[in-house]
Amino acid sequence: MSNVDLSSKIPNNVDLSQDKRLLRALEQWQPDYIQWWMDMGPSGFQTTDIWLRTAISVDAEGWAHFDYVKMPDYRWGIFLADPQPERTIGFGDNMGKPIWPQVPGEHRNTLRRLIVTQGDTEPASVEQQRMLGHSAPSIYDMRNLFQVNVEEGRHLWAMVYLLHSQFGRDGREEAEELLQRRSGNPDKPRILGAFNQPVDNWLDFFMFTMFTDRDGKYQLLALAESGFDPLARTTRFMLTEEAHHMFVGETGVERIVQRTAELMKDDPNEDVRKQGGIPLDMIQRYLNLWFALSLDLFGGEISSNAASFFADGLKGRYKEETYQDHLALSDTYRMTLPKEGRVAEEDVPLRNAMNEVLRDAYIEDCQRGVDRWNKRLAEAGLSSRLALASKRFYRHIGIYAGLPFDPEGRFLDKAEWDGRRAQWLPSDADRAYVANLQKAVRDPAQIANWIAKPARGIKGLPFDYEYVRLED
Ligand code: BYC
Ligand code: FE
Ligand code: FE
Repeated sequence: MSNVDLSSKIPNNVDLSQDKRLLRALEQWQPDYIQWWMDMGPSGFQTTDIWLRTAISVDAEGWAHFDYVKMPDYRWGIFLADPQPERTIGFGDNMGKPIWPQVPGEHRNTLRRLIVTQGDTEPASVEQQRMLGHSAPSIYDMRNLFQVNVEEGRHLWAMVYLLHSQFGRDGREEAEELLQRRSGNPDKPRILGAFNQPVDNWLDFFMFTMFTDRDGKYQLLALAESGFDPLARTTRFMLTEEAHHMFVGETGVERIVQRTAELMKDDPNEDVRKQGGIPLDMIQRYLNLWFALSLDLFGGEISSNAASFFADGLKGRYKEETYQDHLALSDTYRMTLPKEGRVAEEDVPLRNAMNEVLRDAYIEDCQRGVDRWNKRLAEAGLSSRLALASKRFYRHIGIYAGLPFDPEGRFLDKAEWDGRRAQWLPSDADRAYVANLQKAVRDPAQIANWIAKPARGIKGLPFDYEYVRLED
C-alpha cells in the first residue's frame, strides 16, 4: 500500500511534500475552500462535535478512522487508489497502449471539461443540502447527512487536485470557479440540471442520495476505466465513499416506506396523513422527480461526445472488463426513439450509445433498490407497490426532452399531460405537507413520526448513540 501522509496540512498519498509548487497552489486554494464551506456548507453545527469517519489509508480494509470532529476541522485530503502495475488502456482506439500518467496534450481540453463537470457536482450537492441539519428526523440521520457533506467536499478536493497537478494555470482558474458557481443561482448556476434543483426536505434528500448519488457511482465507474491514470485512480477511491451515500438514500427511503406501511395498517382506510406519515403516492411522486432528474445526468441517448470519449480511451463502460469486445465498432444498441407522436425501435452504433448503455446499467441498479422497498410493503401485507417511471418520463435532456410521456412511457397530448402533472410529480401542496413534517428531533433515542428507526446504528454502535454532541 502507498504511504499516506497524515501529518501534512493536506493529508495525502501522492507525495505532496515532494512537489513544492503543487503544494503551494493547493495551500492557496485551501482557505478559499474553507471560506466556501463556511458560507455555503451546512448551515449551523460548524462548532459541533460530530462522530465522523475520515479516510486514513486507501486499501479496502480499514481505510476509515471514526472520531468526533468539528466539520471545518475535517481532514479533507487527497487519496488515489494504488496504481495497477503495467496497466494499459482497456478500450477504444488506443486499446492496449500504455496509460497516460500525465494529461495527454491532444485530450487536454476534453479531460478538463470532464473533470470540471464531475467536480462541479460535489460542492453543488453540499449547497443543495445545507439547510437540512436544522430539521433532521434523528441525531443518527443528522450525522449521516454531515458525513455525506464532508465527503462530497473531499470529492471536490479530488478533482481540484487533478486540475492543479495536471492543467496548469487554466486548471487553477477552473478550481477557483468551482467555488464560485452556486446551486440554483440563475446568474452562476452549477453545470448539470439536477444540481440546481432544491433539496428542501429529507424526502428530497433520501431520494437524492438514492438516485443522484447513484448516478455518481456510474459516472465514477466509467471514469475509473479512463486511460488518464490519475483520473482512474482518484475516482476508484471516491467510489469507496460513494457506497455510504447510496446506503443513506436507499435505507432512508426504505425506513419511510416501512413507517408508512405501519401507519397504513393502523388505520381502517389506510389513511397515513391523519397520523402524520407520508402517503405512498406522495413518496412515488418524489421518486419520479429524482429518478427523472438523475436520468438526465447521463447525457443524450445518442451522443457523439460519448463516442469520442470512448474512442479516445477517456471514459469507458461500467465494468469494461466484463465485455468481450472493447472496440465497440461493429455492434449497435437498440433504442426506442420518439417519432411523430409515437415511439419506434432503432439500432444506434454502439459508440454513440454509450450514455444509454451506462444509463441502462444504472436503471437496473435502481430497480434493485425499489424491489427492496416493495419487499417492505409485501411483508406488511399491503398490495400497493412503488415503481420506477419509464425513462421517457419528464426528461429535459436527450431525445425525450420536453415530450409529454406519462410514467408508463405512453405518449400523451400536452394538455392531458399538464392536467395530470400533479398525479406524477410533487405539487406545491405535497411540498407544503412534507415541509410541515420536518421538525427536528434532538433526543438521540427518538425519531420523527414519519420514518422508522434504522435496524442498527453506525459501526456497531446503537441507534441512540450521541453521534452529534449538541450544545444546549
Ligand atoms: N444538464 O452528448 P451530450 C455525482 C450537456 S453525479 C445540463 O448529451 P455528454 C454526484 C452536455 O454537457 C456524477 N447539461 O452529453 C452525485 C453537452 O454540452 P455541450 C457527475 C447537460 O457530452 C451526487 C450537451 O448537453 N459526473 O458525482 O455525453 C452528489 C449535449 O451533450 C446535461 C459526471 O457527469 C445535464 N443533465 O455529457 C454529489 C461525469 N447532460 O458540450 C456528486 C462527467 C448533458 O453541447 N461528465 N448536458 O456544451 C460527463 O461524463 C458528461 O459530460 C455527461 C454527458 C455525463 C454530463
Ligand atoms: Fe461525490
Ligand atoms: Fe456522493
